[in-house]
Amino acid sequence: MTLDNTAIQRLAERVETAQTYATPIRKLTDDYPGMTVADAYRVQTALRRSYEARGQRVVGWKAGLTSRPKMLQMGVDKPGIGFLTDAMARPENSVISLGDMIHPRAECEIAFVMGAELSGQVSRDQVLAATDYIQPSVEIIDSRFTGFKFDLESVLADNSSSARFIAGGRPRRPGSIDLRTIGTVMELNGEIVALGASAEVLGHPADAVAMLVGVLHEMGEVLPAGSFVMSGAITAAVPVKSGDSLIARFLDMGSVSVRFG
Ligand code: 0L1
Repeated sequence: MTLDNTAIQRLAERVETAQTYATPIRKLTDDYPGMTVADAYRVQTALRRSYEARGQRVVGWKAGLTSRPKMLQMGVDKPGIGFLTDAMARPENSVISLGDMIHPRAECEIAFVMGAELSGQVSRDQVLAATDYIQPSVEIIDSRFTGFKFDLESVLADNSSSARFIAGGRPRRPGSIDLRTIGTVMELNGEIVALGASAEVLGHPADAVAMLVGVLHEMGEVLPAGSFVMSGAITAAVPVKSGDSLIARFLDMGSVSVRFG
């Protein structure tokens, strides 16, 4: 850690303003070149506390940067994580306003709804045993950095680009489906724009959840029972704009539909 508490607070305010008013900012390391990953998570925690102080409720977490190419590109060996609040949740089949986002992009993901708390270093089997059900979901990410130019520290401080999330389709018990081979197809305005299989997520999405619990542990946090966890993108992140209509289809798990306004 290199930054003092005043700098952490200042950076959290900078990120919160960018998120709230959809005003792009320069990457944080331009002004704080010595910033570390630990500092970035301190900024993220300060951001979370500020949203909580404003009445938002943390309902879960997301794993990001979970595909091998993205990890290589960012030089990481574990996912970046971000928190999810009730204010980011949107219902299936709703119209999601993009006016308050900068570079919105959609990703197909498997969400885990936890039946029991997890903490510390956990295995894939422990994640599956603690999972109540899994569910198709779409994440809308939004980087707040000008020209989409960022580095790892800046992205983590920006809550791993969390913006909105939508759950839908047919929930399944984790033991009832092979979590590595769930094929997904994303259609935008009737055209297939992205596809993939769930093994894109670190080989098995439950491994991403296990790693997320490990990162939470390093932050002194646990994953509470009842948490909604987005395990990472199966497909590429596809830019969306006002007027678009998106359907994310998941093999044997139904689909999630949203429109953008
Ligand atoms: O969900 C994620 O993979 C996090 C992405 C962070 C970088 C981006 O905004 O593309």
